Amino acid sequence: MTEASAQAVGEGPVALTDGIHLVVDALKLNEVKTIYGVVGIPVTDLARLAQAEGIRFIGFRHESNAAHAAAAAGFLTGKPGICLTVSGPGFLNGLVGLANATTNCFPMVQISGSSERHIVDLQRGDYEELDQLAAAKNFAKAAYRIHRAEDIGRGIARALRTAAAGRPGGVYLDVPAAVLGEIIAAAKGEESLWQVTDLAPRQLPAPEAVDRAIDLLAAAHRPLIVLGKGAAYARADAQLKEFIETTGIPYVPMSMAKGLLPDDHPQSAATARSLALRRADVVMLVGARLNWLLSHGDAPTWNPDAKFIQVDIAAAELDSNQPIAAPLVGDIGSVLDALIERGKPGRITAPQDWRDELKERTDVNVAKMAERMAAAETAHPMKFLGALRSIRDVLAEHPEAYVVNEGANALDLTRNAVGMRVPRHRLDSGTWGVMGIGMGYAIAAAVETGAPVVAIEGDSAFGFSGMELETITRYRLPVTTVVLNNGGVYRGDDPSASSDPAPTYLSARHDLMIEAFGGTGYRAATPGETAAALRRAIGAGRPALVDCVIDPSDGTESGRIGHLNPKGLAGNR
Ligand code: ADP
Ligand code: TPW
Repeated sequence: MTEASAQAVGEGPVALTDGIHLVVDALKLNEVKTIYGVVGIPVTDLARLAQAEGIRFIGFRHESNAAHAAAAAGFLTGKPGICLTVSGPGFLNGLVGLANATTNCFPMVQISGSSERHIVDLQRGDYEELDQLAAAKNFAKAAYRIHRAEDIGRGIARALRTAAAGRPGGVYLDVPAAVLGEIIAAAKGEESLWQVTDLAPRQLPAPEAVDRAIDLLAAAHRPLIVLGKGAAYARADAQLKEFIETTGIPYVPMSMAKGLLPDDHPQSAATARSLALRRADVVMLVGARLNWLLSHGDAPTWNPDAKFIQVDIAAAELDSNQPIAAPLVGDIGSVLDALIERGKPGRITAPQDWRDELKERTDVNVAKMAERMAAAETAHPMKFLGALRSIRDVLAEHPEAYVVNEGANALDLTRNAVGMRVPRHRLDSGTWGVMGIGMGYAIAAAVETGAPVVAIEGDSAFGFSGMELETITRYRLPVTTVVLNNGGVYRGDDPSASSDPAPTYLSARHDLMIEAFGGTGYRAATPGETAAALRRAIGAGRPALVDCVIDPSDGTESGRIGHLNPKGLAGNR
């Protein structure tokens, strides 16, 4: 009812609201602080109003990057990150980020405007026509559509709850243009909103399940804990430290679990990983899946007689690859509380000979790595490890800095070379091994924390989101991008089979790119120049990019996962 019509029937003026206001009010009520997105029909006014109402709107150049940013915000804050997209192709661009968030178990909500239902559903050919709800269902933890302005509060509550509770993931929320424009009485609108209570309720394991796991660990000769990014997400840092240190069990961190305990912790078996996996007889997975990244738990990577304990919030994850002898379903904080409480002091103690075995291998491998890095120091042209040694040293001066990392060699080598000392400070290509997360994750880390961010990028990887350098400079974010530029996908010296460049060949001066947007570009050809540039860039706290000139012949095809390339006839050559 319009104000005019309300007056016409003699009821006096009725305060009105519309769908756009209700979306913003519902987000505010649920304490959403930031929206990452790209504007256009039908969501431009929504972004404007959100900004006017005190929600920060970070406008991107491409929705994929905005969605990756929202996902990273979800991981970093423990509350769903919000991404806003326009209908049709804008929605589809964002879907990559939503799917990646779901794969990584990060909570986020993609809110998208959509075109007129009565035209879309008869496929009459609307502006940006697409059945977005049907498309999103395949790629999200859940997908919902709001049909009436009075359901906006319910829709947003439902989306936030689903994204955060249980196994976190990406939720799609479709808001047609007609709903955004729908006018209803303000009082009715206000009554329809609610704040979600206890977004991700604790989930406690059963006592007998806890005792079963304790019995296994107590009888183990070579126990091992594997920490995954679910453990980082769970924010049970104190309990993890207590459990690991009181039991003495060695642990291996997956890449985004690095820093949960400092990487130089005496019980870290990260640098004796192959031996630890091959020899362990009882393995406790904490927020880590037995997927391809852990060779599905199979021999010969693993001891074929190993028994697995799995701590996970998603019961259906268990037994997905190997028999789980002791399932511990619950949130990691509650499970660890129960393990600490029910495991009597001294009941679980990792045998000293096992710890010594791993320590010996760790010492050997650390020495080998130091040798390789020292050798790279003087190599010219600069090698990955030469640059990374400098990056490692400068980052050691800034433990508060967030590290974003993607590429192939750039990913594998950085993961090993750059130690982390603080939880949840490393974000990378994750479960999919996806390229393109770099600038989105970096922007979210800077926006959500205000801390310095260093994105360590392969040159190919960087290109997927490189235009967001403009976003970084527009919002003056303290992000330094370091491009390990060896001139190609994997490497830059592949021969070409035609007059065109080889499929893997790339060529760019990324330092000049950021200058175009008003940031500071550095070019570094030696480890010394790399260190100096990075130190200055982090110190300045302004957008910067260091283009490291890396030997084009340094790097291997697909980094550490070259064996996943199909061989076919090439295998006989
Ligand atoms: P990584 O790649 O580091 O090995 P994964 O993404 O494979 O880690 O595994 C993360 C696991 O953590 C998922 O199976 C997810 O269900 C689980 N998880 C996420 N949050 C929690 C939590 N709060 N408590 C328990 N498990 C969780
Ligand atoms: C969305 C395939 C895996 S790694 C990579 C590509 C294109 C880039 C490797 O080169 P880079 O790093 O970044 O220069 P480096 O250090 O080895 O030289 N599209 C998507 N995701 C993936 N994983 C790819 C393509 C890929």
